[in-house]
Amino acid sequence: MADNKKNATEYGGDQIQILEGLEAVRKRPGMYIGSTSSRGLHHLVYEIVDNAVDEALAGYCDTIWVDINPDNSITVTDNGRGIPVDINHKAGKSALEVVFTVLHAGGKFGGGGYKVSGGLHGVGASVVNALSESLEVWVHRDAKEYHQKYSKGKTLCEVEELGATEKEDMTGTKITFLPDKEIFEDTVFEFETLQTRFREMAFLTKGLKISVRDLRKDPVEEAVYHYEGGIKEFVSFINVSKQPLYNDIFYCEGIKDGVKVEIAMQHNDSYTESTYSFVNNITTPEGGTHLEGFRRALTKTFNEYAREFKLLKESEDNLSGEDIREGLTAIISVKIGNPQFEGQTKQKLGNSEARNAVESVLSENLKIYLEQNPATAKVILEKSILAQRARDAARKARDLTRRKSALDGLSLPGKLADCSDNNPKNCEIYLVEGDSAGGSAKTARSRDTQAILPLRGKILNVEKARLDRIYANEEIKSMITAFGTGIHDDFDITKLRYDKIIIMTDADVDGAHISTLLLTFLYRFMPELIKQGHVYLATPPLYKLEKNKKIWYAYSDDELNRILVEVGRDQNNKIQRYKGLGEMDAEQLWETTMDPERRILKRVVYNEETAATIDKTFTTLMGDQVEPRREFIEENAKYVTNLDV
Ligand code: 28F
Repeated sequence: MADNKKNATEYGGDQIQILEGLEAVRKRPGMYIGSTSSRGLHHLVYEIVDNAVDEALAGYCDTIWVDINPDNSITVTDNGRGIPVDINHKAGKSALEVVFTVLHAGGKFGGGGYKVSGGLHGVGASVVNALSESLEVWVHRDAKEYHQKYSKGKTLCEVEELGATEKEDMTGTKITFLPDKEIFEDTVFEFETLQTRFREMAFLTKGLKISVRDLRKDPVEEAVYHYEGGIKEFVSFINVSKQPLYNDIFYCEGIKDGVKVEIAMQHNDSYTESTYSFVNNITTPEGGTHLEGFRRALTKTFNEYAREFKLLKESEDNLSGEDIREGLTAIISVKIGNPQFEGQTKQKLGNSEARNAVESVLSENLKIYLEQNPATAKVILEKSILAQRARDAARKARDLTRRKSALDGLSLPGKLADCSDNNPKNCEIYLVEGDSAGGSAKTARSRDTQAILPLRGKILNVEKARLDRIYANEEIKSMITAFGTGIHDDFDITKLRYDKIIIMTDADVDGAHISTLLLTFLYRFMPELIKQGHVYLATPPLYKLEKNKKIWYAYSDDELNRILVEVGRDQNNKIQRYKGLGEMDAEQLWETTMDPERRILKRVVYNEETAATIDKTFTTLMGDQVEPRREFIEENAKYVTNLDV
């Protein structure tokens, strides 16, 4: 309060309100940036970069530089017009200062207004300022350089003129900020998180160049993203390890009722759909009206074409949307002035004009495209017709199993060793590779809360099989019945029989591959289990070290070395390298991998903000190409966070 008063006497009455505005941000940061976790921390960078992207969308900037500095501060630079520095008469101070010290109406997370390209330029800068220990801005404009510095949202100096720019026509904005350690739980930026986000930004804004550097590293790490093809290149990036069904990537764009629409898509020979929708460059994991418009146009246009060119007989049913979208990778990007978000997490677009705009832009362009590319239309429709037949077969098989289980009561798989506790909250299920390890696990387990499901041999790769084959697969059927949730449209998380689903495989490359196959199944068929944090990886030890009748277990090479330093590298040290779970007896398995008091579990995390990139990662590691897969297995740990240690 004392600080507020001082400023108030210096700058007049208006300032009090301004300071209160930014105080509100510091009091409830979550309202403005979602959270104060690592995710919220990274949002600070997105807010600043968004303003530079707005300047690019307005047509004045073509390059943005983002640096993580050695002290973990961030510098963002653009070559736009530079934020205006002239006096804003209403506020009685420079426009630049207003941008950084006045809280603009509403925020992404606070409801109310929303950032709009070309409209509310600069929204978010004051929020970042309020949550930064220090923030400095340099503006190049009218052949001069200007500067101002702030701390926790308060000005430390007036806007000052530093002199002439090197070149007369040099313009742009540069911001350096250091997040406030009093606000954020963690103030270390992750280079990979920023790379993923800005790669996506570059895909969504064709022609824009974004350079990201990590200056903490020696040598400095740098990535430059620049896609003249925009979302068309996004589709080919996601499809990189898939086999496309036809060569070109469909693309169309248009503006209707003030909604700017862009769509890119291509089918591949897989059976999974990868459609990602965005509103004003922000992902909409729950879809909404734009996605509805997309689906309507796709279903209608393909069915009309199939009828007109007699690819569907009169006696045959229309193709369903799902059939047409089998193996489809698509990006839908809309820009809209006043987006309305609905649903529990406010991530679902509600504007009805977006439905109409996407539907009409896509229908018009797709109809023409199909007429001009009959060979492509034919392969897509042939695949859709096969999908329709497989779906019919799968439905029949499912109805049969449903009726059966209704008769049998709930028939759990025979090889499941279930636990006795009836409260799912206390229960966990281990998915164990192989019968022998399954046997040890059954002996080792705590019978009241731990269930064991041994899985035999290679797990089916669900990316490479149609629904009928997937539903016929024994291992998959037993997982579905054991979990109790059902699948697809029938999925109901409240029926989940275990709080933790724990994948336990050998600590070698084959084990990693089996984990990945299981994760792919869960990711494609029961993503809610991952999203809600129910899926874990067990961590068996890599080494056992014996000395003087004492035993140590090491879970990594580093840990083994640490233990060796501690106990001394003597001749009589006995080091055993575990190659598989089968080499441990039941007691060892319990001590090292299953005892809740001692084990290491890694929780599998799902980041909705980067879902499209994760999708590509999954396909890469399930694909036939060996190199990308090896890379994943080595980087596996990045998709996982430690939970119980
Ligand atoms: C490093 C992050 O924030 N870039 C920005 C501009 C340009 C204008 C602007 C921004 C005008 C009065 C609000 C310039 N010339 N990069 C950035 N570049 N904001 S933020 O205007 C802000 C409004 O108050 C700009 C003419 N019009 C707009």
